[in-house]
Amino acid sequence: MKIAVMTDSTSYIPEKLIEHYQIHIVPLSVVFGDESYREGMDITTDEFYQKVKEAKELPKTSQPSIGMITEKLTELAEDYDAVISIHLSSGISGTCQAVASAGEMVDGIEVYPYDSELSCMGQGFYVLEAAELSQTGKSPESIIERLDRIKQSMRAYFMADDLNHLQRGGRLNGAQAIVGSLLQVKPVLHFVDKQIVPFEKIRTRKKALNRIMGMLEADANQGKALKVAFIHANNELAAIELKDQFDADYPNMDTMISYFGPVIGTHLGEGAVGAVWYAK
Ligand code: MYR
Repeated sequence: MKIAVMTDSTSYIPEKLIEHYQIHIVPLSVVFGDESYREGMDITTDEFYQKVKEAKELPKTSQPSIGMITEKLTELAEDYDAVISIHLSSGISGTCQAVASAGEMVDGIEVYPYDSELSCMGQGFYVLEAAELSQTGKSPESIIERLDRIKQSMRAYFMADDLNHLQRGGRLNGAQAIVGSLLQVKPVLHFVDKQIVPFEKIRTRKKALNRIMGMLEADANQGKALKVAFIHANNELAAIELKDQFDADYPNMDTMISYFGPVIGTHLGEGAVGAVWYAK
């Protein structure tokens, strides 16, 4: 059985790995006024952060259209029997649901939509695992079982310099009063039941980053081999500092730098930083 692996653009997987594993991508878009840009196709991450600085209005985002997804699936049906399609959390975007609906409309290929329940390189880690396994002759069901096992150890914590972006886009959950009081501070955020909620109210950026690192180190101290991504929104230096700090203490862990691209950057704002990890 020939299995394709598809994801959406918010997995922000390094280009080299996308090519190496022949991963198929459906793009989400950022919209400035009347102009829509498919991320990774019509706009790069650098161009996006520059454009935000110059734009009069803040951008919005949109999921891929069903038409775009059915087109992609029809293309894949020519070469593959099945596709595992891994997406950003269904609690923050309708993309995964759109892929499920499109899958019902396309003949000749079995579509397995998979909700990563987070986004960015955490989603990317699922994609890379699925891509490796798809080359070893495993069935779609057994690949999905492996993804479900990974989910048990997957952690994602992040902080935004300005929570107003998340609040404005309607992607910050939690009791309204708590959210209101959070806008002045730098809370650590995470996903619960597919949605973004405050994890802990923290006053300063430095303390929030220390808290995230503390949780990562606690997991690393359990002795399991972790795969870790340090993620930044146009602030690579901050991510490099965290990575260097962690690598110095845990030289045998598998770490990388990743980024919040245009769509996620729209909702987190420039300067956001986070870390995702799971036990290999
Ligand atoms: C859409 O318009 O469908 C896309 C909405 C994307 C919302 C993004 C909210 C922020 C996600 C942060 C993920 C951090 C993972 C480490």
